[in-house]
Parts: sequence; C-alpha cells; structure tokens
Amino acid sequence: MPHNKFVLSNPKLAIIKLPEQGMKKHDFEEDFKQYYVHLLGRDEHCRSPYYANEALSQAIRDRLMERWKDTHHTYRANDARKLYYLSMEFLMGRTLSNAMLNLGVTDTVTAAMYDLGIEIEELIASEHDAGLGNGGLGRLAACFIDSCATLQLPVVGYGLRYEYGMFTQTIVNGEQVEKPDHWLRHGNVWEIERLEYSHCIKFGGHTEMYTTEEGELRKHWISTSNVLAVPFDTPIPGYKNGTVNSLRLWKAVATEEFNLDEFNAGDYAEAVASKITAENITMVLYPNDANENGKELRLKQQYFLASASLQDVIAHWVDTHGKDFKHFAEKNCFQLNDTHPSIAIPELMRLLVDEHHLSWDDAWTITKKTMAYTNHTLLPEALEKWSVNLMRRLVPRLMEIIFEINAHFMEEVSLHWPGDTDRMRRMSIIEEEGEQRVRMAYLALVGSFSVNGVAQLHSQLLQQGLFRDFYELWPYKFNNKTNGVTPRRWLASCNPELAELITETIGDGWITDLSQLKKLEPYAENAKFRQRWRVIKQAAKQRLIDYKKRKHPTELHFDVNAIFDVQVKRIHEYKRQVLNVLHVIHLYNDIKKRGAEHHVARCVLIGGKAAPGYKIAKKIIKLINNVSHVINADPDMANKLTLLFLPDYRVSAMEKICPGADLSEQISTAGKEASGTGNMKLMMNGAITIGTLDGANIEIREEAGDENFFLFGLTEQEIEERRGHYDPLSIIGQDQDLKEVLHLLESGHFNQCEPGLFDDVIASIKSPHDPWMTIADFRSYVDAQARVEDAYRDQDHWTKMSIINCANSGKFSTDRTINEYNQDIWKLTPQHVKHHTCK
Ligand code: MIF
Repeated sequence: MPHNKFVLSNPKLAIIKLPEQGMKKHDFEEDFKQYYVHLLGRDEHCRSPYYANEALSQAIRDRLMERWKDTHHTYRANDARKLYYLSMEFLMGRTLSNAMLNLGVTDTVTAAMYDLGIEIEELIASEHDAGLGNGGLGRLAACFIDSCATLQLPVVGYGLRYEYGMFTQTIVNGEQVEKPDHWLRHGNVWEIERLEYSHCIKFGGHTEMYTTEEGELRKHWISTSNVLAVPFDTPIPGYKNGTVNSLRLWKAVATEEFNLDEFNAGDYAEAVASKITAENITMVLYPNDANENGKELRLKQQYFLASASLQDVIAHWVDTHGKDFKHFAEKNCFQLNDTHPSIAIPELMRLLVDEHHLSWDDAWTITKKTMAYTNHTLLPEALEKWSVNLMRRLVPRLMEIIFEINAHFMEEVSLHWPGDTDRMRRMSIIEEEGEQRVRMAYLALVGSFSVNGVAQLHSQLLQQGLFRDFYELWPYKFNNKTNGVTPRRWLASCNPELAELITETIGDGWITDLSQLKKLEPYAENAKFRQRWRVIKQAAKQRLIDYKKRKHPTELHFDVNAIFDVQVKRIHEYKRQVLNVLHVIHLYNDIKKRGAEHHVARCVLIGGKAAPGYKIAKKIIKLINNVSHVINADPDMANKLTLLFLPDYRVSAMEKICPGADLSEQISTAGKEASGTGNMKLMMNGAITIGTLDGANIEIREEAGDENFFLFGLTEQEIEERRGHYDPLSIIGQDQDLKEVLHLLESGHFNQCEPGLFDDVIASIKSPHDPWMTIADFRSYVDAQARVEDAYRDQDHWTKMSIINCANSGKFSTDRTINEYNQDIWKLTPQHVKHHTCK
C-alpha cells in the first residue's frame, strides 16, 4: 500500500456506528437542507438547479453507502467467486434518477422536493452526463453492471476515469464542431477516491535475467517510468434489493518518487513536464467508435487499465487468501469487453510469473481458466493490431510474454494440423506481412476459455468467417450472448407514463422480469387500452418536441400526428444514414411532383456523432443538415415532411427520444452491425422497426413477428455474393425514383452556395466498390417505407403493432443477457445482501 502514511493508529469500531438514515419524505427534506445550506452554502436566492442537484445527490448517496459496505462484507464473508468486467468505456449517463429508482424512493423524493419548491425534473436535467464511452459498446457495459447488481451478482466494473469524456457536438453552419467535455469541472458527488488502493504501472525500460537465491532464473522489468493508478469508486445499486456493487475507474497520477528524483536533480520544469506526460494517460476518451487509430497513447491506456485492474484483484487475493494461487481461478473471472483490454492476458502472466513466482504452466492454466472474451464487431478497421516495435518500447516484458504465448500456440496448431504452414501463418498472433504486428483479437482467442459474439448472426459470422480457424480448433470456446438493455433506465425511468400503464395492467414484476411484458399482448385487442397507449405516445412525442425546442429554438411547427421516424446512433457509413437521406429526398421530390396527399405526415429525426477524424461521416452530417434546411424552408412541405438533425446525441437525449418514437430506423448493411442496442430501447418503448436482417434486428423480428416489423434489403449472404460484380450505375439506370434523387443531389440542389460539397459522398455510393451497398437496397427500402405509411394510416392497427412490439421486447433485457453470461461463463452464485432498511 503506497499510502500507508494515512493509516490511522487505532480507530474504534464505534467510528462506523451511525443512526439509520430515514427513507421518509421528511428525512430527505432535512438532509437536503443540511447539504444545501451547510455543505454548499446556498439559500433561497440561488437560482441554479445545479446545487439543488448536488445536495439531493449527497442525500441519496448517503443511503447507498451502508448498503455498499454491507455488499462488500457479504462478498468477503462468503468468499464469493467474482467477475471483473474490464472495459475501456462505461457510458453511464446521469446517475441521480437511476439511483432514486433503484432505491425505490422516486415518488417520496419528488414530493419532498416539491414541498421545498423544487421541480425534480429541472434538478435531474441539470446533471451532466457521464459520457465515458462512444456508443453501444460503452452503454452496454453500463446496462450490464446495472443488471449484475439487480441480479445480486458479485461483479466489479473496471474502467478508466477520463478527465474528458465524449466530446460535446455543436452544429455550426450544418457542420459538426467538437467541444471538449470537461465533465469533472464541478466535481462529481458520485465518486469516492480510494488512494489506499493505488497501484504502480510500469512503462518503458528493459528486461533482464537474474538468478534467485534458490538458483532459479527469472526476468526483471527494470528502469521503467512508473505511473500511479488511483481508483475512484462509484456505487452501482441493484433494483430495490440492498446490493450496491462498484464501478472502479482508474486515474493516472504521477508517482511521488518519480517527481522527487527530478526535483532533487534540480530540474523543476522537467519534473512538471513528466508529471503531465504521466497524467495524460487518462486525460481523454478516444472518440472513435468501431475504429482503432493505433495511437501510442491508446495502447498506454489499454495497458494502464489492464495492469491496474489485475494488480487490484491480485492484491485483494493475497490479502484474503495469502500467496497460494491454487484456488485463484475458482474465485475470479475476467470478462474482456471487446479486444481493447486483451493485453490483460499477457499482463496476468507477467504478474503471476514475474511477481508471484508461479511456473509458466501454472500461470497459463490460471489465465486460460479466468479470461473470457467478447467480440463486438467484425469490421477489420476496429480490430487492433499493435506494432511489435511499439510494444517492445512501451511494454517490453509484455512483448516477450506474447512471443512466448505464441510459440506455445504455434506448437499446438502444428500438432493439430501437421505441415499446414499456411494455417500457422494465418493463425499466428504475430502478423508477419509488412511490419510485424500483434493481432490482439487472436491473443484474446488464445488466452480465453470463452469467446462470444453479441447477437446470433454476429456469433455465427465470427465462427464461419473472422475466427474460422480458431473455431475449428476450439469449437467449445465459442458461444453467443445476444445483447440487451436495462429496462430500469430504458422503460421504467425514461417513460414513467407508459411504465405506469403497464404496471397497472400486469403488475410491476416486469421491472425485474421483462418476459412478463408478454402479458400485455392480449390488450392489443382492447380498444380502451389502445386508446390509453396512444395518448401516452402522443404526449411523449409532444415532450420530445418541447425538448428539441428548448435545446435548439426553432420556428418550425411540429405535428404530433406525424410519424416520428427516428435514427439515432453514431454516424458511420455502414449504418447508412445516407440511405435514410436518400429516402427523405425521394419523399420531397414526390411531394413536389404529385402533391402531399399520397403520403402521411412524417418527421424524420436523425442524431449522432461522427468521429472527428472521419471525414465522410462529418460530410454526412452536413448533408443531413443541408437537406433539412431546404425541406424545412419549403412551404410545400409544411406539416408534411420535416427533417431534423438532433445535435449532441447522448444517453440523456435518448431517454427523451425513445418514448416519442414511432418508427425505429435500423438500416445497416446486413452483416455489419454486430448487434445494435438502440433498436432494443426503441422497441421496448413501442416503436416499430424498419430494418435489414442484421445484428439483433433478426431476433427483434423473430420476437415481434414478421407482420410487426418492416423488413427490407439484401441478406448478409446476398451482400457477400454481390461483391466483385456490384453495379450501382445499372441499378440507378433502372430506377426512375433513384435517378431523380441522385439528380437533385448532383445538381447541387442542397448545396447551391457550396458547389461540389457532396461529391465525395455521392461518389462513394455510386462506386462499384462501395462496401455498404447503399444503392442496392434503395428500392426495397423505399417500398418498405411505403408499407410503413400504409400501416400508419390505420392508427388503430399501428397502435396494436406498437403494443405487440413492446410486449415482445422481454428478450432484450440485460437481465436475460447477464443470466446467460452467468450460466454459461461466469458461474457466480447470487449473494443476498442483508440490509436493515431494505424491503
Ligand atoms: C457494435 O458496433 C454494436 O453493434 C453493438 C459495438 O451493439 C455494441 C455492443 O455490443 O458494440 N465499437 C463498437 S462495437 N461500438 C458498438 O456499438
């Protein structure tokens, strides 16, 4: 423990004995006042909801604290097997409303605040999102840890405490402009710094052999530059069950010794500069989704996360079980969230062999029994391959270990396929073509006992395509775990009106057992129920409009009777926002030509961030905004067709958006979206999907039924068959609508003062090498959209479809996903935490 100077000499047990915290309205009022007035020094003249938020958050956090400790003690007393979820991203969003919901105090606290003249909504909205993730992958991690706590599983989330989260997106002249997200500027009441659990992380230096006193040969990793990893813990409460798990995020801090040496040498500026270099490691989240940029700092981040987390687990092991690692694998398991933290595999080897003196074979047995790997994408640009030279320089001991792992592995391959050198070349962890590089995904495959994809199709494609050789070698390692979302945040909390109607109709069991939503299905035939459903949806649409207008004032008139057609997700060519825009232009053209009466009124909402370095994606944002500008200014389109770009899409925005969506756009090129999770949130809130047979869409359609899903597009197999002879120009030649849409685009109709602006976007979809085959799916997409309009014309029928979609969304709860992870991979025993005040 590096900070033992903080150890108290003789604390009494009485130090932790406090009166029980009340859960009544009055108790919250009193505590709130205490914090508001005494801690924060505010009074009735303070107009900023921020301080009220802070005072209430303190009061709520107090109530989590005892439960948190009780949870920890329960795990320790029962010597419970634990799972550590290693993730470079945790996209948590806001904490307060979730904490209140899971504590079961939302109504009481709302009333308490009301008595004090405070609107709880305003207070909740003043909380800054914790945006420590890019999109689906990071949000999945956040939903997972909510479900783990609700299922009473001993799980710790390990991640990085980025000083700057996902950038804030502003739109200037239709273009994305990024603003840094300094989310910690005003402090963070939800985190607790735990200096006493800091660890030292090594970088650089070199390795040396040495002989122990017993005459054994070992490796040293020496002359390193060290950085301290300091943990910050956030409580993760389960839903009304007394469990509070931890999310532990590491912050990089310059080590004291490291500074001292430099100070003593008298070089003050050098010392400060190196301090900054060290602390840079956790400065910023890389804003690329499904794309690795290969930056040195990113590798440092990955190693920093892996090393700090593993050292933490091992320190706890030694503390509770001593230095014998015989039972380590029975009690500990690591889930690697994508390839990013896979450097944990050689790091665990290093810690066990070099620091704890296990034999290579014993350490490898432990590693292979404790590591499990989730793959989240097939896109080659997202699979990191670190240069051997870079790794040699940054983490030389790790590079040696990787070579050794690979040597053993190559032996295994050659035993299995004698003489098959081509297969050895293909499967080697070290890519030899060009500059030598480490295939991190292969390292993860070799070092893990379980490998899973995130939806049925994706897992199947992993086995048949990307990881085929490995599947042939170890078929038993492979499994599927279809993603989910937490129904607490994504229905109970974000859509209280619908949640209330559901609870009134089928009871509240659905909140922790989402399959119970199925009981709603018969009510689709009940006219009175449909009417109530519809009223709630219309009100949510109105709230969505109000939200949009509050954030970005506009003169536009919105009609809640229009179909709210929503596509919100990262901007990426494979997600095909461009296909959506082509359809909007087609509608615009058709209304211009034939009048509006052939179409139902439609409001198309598109939101999402582009990676700052992804030029075409940024151009797509500009295209959406330009098309929006032309359409929304055209009197012929008034009340018929609106296109809006929603700036700064994030977790808290989705909480406003999904209750108000009618139509969910899931239109990626088949085989490219591993799963998708926005599709699930929208379905849960009664939106109907228009989608391709991609990712979890396939399972959504299976659950909702073919007749409650608008299917279009080529299948994954058809897409692959077309490659090599894809001919978009001939498709355009044969489709008058498409020809006209492209003509409008190419003639500069949407960029009259900016000639040539969209040439690159247009060229990309017209290219026979377009990997996303947007043009190929245009006709079937437009036809599916016509079926959407027909269905929407019959409002009663549409409402039935909406109810049936929600009723069949039970599969997409992360409670189901996590139960599967636990049954097949983790094998944890749920721990009941006794807490005096919990129900
Ligand atoms: C996938 O692209 C997405 O399809 C998936 C990804 O739902 C999600 C969670 O499994 O992971 N870098 C990525 S992979 N970002 C994502 O959203």
